[in-house]
Amino acid sequence: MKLYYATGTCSLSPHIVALEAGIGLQLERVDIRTIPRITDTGADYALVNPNLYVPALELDDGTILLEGTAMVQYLADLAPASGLAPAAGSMARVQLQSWLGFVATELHKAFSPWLFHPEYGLQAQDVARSRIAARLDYVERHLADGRQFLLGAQFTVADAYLFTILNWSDLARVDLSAFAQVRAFLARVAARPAVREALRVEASRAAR
Ligand SMILES: N[C@@H](CCC(=O)N[C@@H](CS)C(=O)NCC(=O)O)C(=O)O
Repeated sequence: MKLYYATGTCSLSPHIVALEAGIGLQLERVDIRTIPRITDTGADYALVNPNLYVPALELDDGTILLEGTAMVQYLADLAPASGLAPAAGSMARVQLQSWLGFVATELHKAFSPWLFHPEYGLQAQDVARSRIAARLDYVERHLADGRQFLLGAQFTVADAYLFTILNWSDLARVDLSAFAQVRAFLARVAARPAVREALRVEASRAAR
């Protein structure tokens, strides 16, 4: 299986999940700063994902799987004993999908593009930051019952995705000082061996 990724972007989420699940991945980096988008092997990424964004997961039979939220569930289901996703069909799985949808639409797409494309202007960035703060307040209150992770005591793919997006906070100048639970969550997830390994691998490949 091959993950097309770009360092430090949302493709970190499936990268973490694969490591947590013990699934070996081949990694192929995509330069998302240029058009056409060329991968490290010189391939035209438009042939993999016509939408041009990462991540994309290429299965061993050549199937291309797009959209991070689907991809992480696919990976988790390959390793059910990992507990990364509750069983399909259960209410807990629906709760997981609810969180994945929340992170994707309420957080990920509030950070990106607004906070990473200065051409949108300061006013758009202010609106995005205030929207993110409101959503973080919701996460903060959810975590305030002492739970370790979004679904409770068990780390799931939704936590990998939430961590990936919130890890952009410093870069995007999103102030987390009012969100103690969120900051503790970030530190907890950052300390996981699979998360450290995913970050280390992406940083070392970026330096090449
Ligand atoms: N809906 C996609 C969005 C992925 C996405 O936003 N990827 C960003 C990096 S975090 C990207 O590749 N941006 C470059 C572009 O859109 O051209 C998903 O959730 O998988």
